[in-house]
Amino acid sequence: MRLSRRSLLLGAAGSASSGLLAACSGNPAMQPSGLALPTQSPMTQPAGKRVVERTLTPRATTIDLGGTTMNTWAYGDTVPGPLVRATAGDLVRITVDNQLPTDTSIHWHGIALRNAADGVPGLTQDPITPQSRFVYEFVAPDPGTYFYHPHVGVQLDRGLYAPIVIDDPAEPGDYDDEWIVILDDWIDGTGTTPDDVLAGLVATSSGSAGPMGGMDGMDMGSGSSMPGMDGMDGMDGMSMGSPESPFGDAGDVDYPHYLINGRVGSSPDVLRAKPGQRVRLRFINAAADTIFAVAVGDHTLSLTHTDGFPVRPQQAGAFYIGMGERYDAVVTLREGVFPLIAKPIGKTGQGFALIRTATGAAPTPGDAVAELNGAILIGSDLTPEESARLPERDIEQELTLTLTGQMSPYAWAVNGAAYPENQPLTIQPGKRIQVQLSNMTMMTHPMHLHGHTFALPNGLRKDTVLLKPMQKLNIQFQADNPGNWMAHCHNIYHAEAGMMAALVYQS
Ligand SMILES: [Cu+2]
Repeated sequence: MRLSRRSLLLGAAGSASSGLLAACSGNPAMQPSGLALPTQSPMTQPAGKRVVERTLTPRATTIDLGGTTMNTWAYGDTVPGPLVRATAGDLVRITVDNQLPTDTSIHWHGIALRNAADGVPGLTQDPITPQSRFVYEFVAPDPGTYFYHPHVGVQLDRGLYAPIVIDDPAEPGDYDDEWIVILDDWIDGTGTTPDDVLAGLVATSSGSAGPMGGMDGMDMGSGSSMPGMDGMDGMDGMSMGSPESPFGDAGDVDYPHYLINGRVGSSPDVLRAKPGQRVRLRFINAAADTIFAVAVGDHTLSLTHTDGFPVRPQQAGAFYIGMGERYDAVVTLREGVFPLIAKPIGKTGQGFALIRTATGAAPTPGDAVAELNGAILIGSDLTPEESARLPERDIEQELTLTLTGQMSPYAWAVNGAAYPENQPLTIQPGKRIQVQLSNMTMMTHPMHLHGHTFALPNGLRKDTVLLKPMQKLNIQFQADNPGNWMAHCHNIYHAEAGMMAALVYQS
């Protein structure tokens, strides 16, 4: 099996940054050894279940973000891309028709699907080359709010993301309406591209750097950031790490725009309902580099799920959401027009949408939202519903994922080396696995595990969890989904720079 860093991580179009990273990595051709890609065997329709079929066409296009048009890459003509919706147990069959000028893939983030459909070139499939097609077939076993995006290079930071919702046939549906709320940080087409941003991070930070690949230095919160096109605040570092946030130095890139449902705040998405209605909000953070604090003005949210799995309903005025995380909340709407705010942590600007249940003047993006000045809930403090807990079992295998790295030189790694130079971790099938996540950096990292939903020490089920600077966290999962899986930081720039590791089931 070939696992070249270039084809795996960047594809042909990322030439500028791939050159830099290859130079950084020292041995670009090195690969996890002995891995076989899973067989793409066709699936048959499960008895009594539907087949949900779609064709997705990733391609270069022009998108209107609300009076602001951008050249970008998208699934068709919209950002976010088309909703995929199925019921748990259905067979989902998605044909990807790659009209991009480069390789791509689709990862179905958070879904415990069969390995062959996980969308990671080099681990589960060959990349989908330009002008070619690939068919993903899987059954989604667990209901919930998920999203899909490429697992190639920094393509996630273009317009290539969209929701996938798996419905629960047994759910009572105790609400009147449902809205999907997708958050994003946006820079593509503003005179730069995500590939340029990555190249800039590597180049800028290497100016005062020591030897390449040194992992011993720590970024002591200096937070040198890559300026976007608007609001260039240079490298003063003072724009990072708002003092009240528990997440400290939370991102590397200052974005010119923050989007809710593909719209900028000056021309926001408007979500409409009647006063008194209960609405389920499905929040998805599809940003590449931004943690948000989310609130609805003059409302209290009742958080009901995270990463697809139910929690004991928890009231909150505002909550944090890291890259790759999802939260579902139910809210009973008052009469009026209310702001829905996604405040980027440590950055300037905000995502802004409107909730309208009556005529009248709308709040503007500059208006203060009191909920964001109160306590902001940290998702990992939620309590799982009993039905969502992993059954009690003794730990049978222990692993460690140690995260290292810093801004200067721009280098991020797991277990001492950047992927794919680091050693794949071997999983014993059927065992209860405990992984010690150990963040040895001064930044927050949203750690994501493919193919499984793990349990935090309090039992909360997650597939993406925010690890604060220097935090250690033990997670457990049941090794019940054989294959080759990724564990990685969902800051796409960190992941691309090497903060990923492969978990490989013993065959
Ligand atoms: Cu990270």
